[in-house]
Amino acid sequence: EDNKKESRGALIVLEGLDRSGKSSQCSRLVSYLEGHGISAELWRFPDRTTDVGKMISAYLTNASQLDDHTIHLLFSANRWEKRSLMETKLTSGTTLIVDRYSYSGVAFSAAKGLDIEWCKAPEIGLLAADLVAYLDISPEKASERGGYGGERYEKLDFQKKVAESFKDLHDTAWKVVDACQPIEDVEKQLQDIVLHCVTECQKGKPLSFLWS
Ligand code: NYM
Ligand code: MG
Repeated sequence: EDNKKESRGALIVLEGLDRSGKSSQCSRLVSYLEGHGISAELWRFPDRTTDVGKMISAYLTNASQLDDHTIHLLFSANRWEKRSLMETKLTSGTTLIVDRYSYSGVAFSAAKGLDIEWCKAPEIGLLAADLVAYLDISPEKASERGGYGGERYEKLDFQKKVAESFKDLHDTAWKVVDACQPIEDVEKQLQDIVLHCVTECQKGKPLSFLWS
């Protein structure tokens, strides 16, 4: 009928320490969903292509120095500049698989010692994830995987603090996946929880907002 509302896409976020396997699992998930006829896009934060993203990238590669609060707000601004496009995509039926989001934003800054409530404040009003899949790996195992790219934050001692602050963020939308399993097993588990989430959103689960 003509007033039939198109079902919405799901906002699915993969989180975890550096080298937890998020990026490769994100692309695998998008292919999987597309293979099931589900419209899906891969997004990532930071989005280094925007002007704000270029400032973030310069900071991460140590080409610039910024006060901890300043870089925190830039990461948040980088999400705000994508917020309306994000909502448009979701309401028009596209599922977004997002490689890091506000949860990384809070976890990394809180790991530096910034107050967690202060860290959360600029995220208020952004869309909340329908599902946060946390790829769980110990900081030690992640560092053994090698290929820390030499960016800021990619140090074992700091990643230990990040792991601790991620623990304070777990809520009902979180599913913890053991990232030390063989890659195909991680992939299979993610497929199941993601498909379930997409179905719930198609059935009319409303969009929600941070921090809910
Ligand atoms: N990071 C990422 C933050 O510190 N705050 C944020 O809001 C986001 C989205 O940037 N070590 C950190 C986590 C990573 C680094 O991300 C770059 P990636 O996914 O390695 O490109
Ligand atoms: Mg990284």
